[in-house]
Amino acid sequence: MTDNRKRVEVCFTPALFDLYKEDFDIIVVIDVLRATSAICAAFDNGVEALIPVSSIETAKEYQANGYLVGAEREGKIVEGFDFGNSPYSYMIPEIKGKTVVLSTTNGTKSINIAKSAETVVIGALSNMDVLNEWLIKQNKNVLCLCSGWKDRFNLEDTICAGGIVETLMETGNFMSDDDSSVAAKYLYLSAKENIFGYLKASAHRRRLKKLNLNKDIKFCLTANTTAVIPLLKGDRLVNILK
Ligand code: 3SL
Repeated sequence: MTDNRKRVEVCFTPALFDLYKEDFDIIVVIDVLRATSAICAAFDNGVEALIPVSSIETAKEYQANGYLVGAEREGKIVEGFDFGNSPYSYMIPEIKGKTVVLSTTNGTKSINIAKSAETVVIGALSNMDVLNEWLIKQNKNVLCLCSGWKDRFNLEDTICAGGIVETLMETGNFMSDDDSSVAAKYLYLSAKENIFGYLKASAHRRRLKKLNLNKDIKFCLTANTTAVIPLLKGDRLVNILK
């Protein structure tokens, strides 16, 4: 009997992406703390489009051409830019209807390396339910690409990826082969009742806490606060639920 189920897998870090990139139709890029949560917040607040760029040099070129540009490195706003990577920077009326440019340490880099895929969408805890619903309807092979931290594994992206694996597999229409997906699913199942508490000792939560970014952490680790699905069209993300 042929198995018609689609695959859903988890790539723990961008450094492992080459091992997966050929096999998937949809890539979900995840950077819970904080890039993809900030991107979801921006679209939830009415941003028209968001251009993710990998380098500060490219971000500067856009700024010189009159764009609003956010740039973050090491968790801090890069000097000279309009804002950084806080979801709250994108909850202001001034950015409604605008095209914004963003460059971050890991998240925008992951979006750009995923570009070879047929479809790239943005995943975060904040848009998890609407995203899962959409992914189930597409019925295609899905890879969750965790942005990690400088090519290293992180817990928050893996937990979010595990939530996607768990929900898609529950439908019976998806399967997974890799232990990374099994591990992500079990991490999600043990964390889901209290993700904020579960991640207390995680490296990036500690890094952001040192920068007094607790409010951001709370927002990013709260599930289903936005109803958006940012999807990459050419060089920019747009919200397909608009
Ligand atoms: O690495 C990234 O893309 C950022 O999300 C990191 S930070 O949360 O802004 O420190």
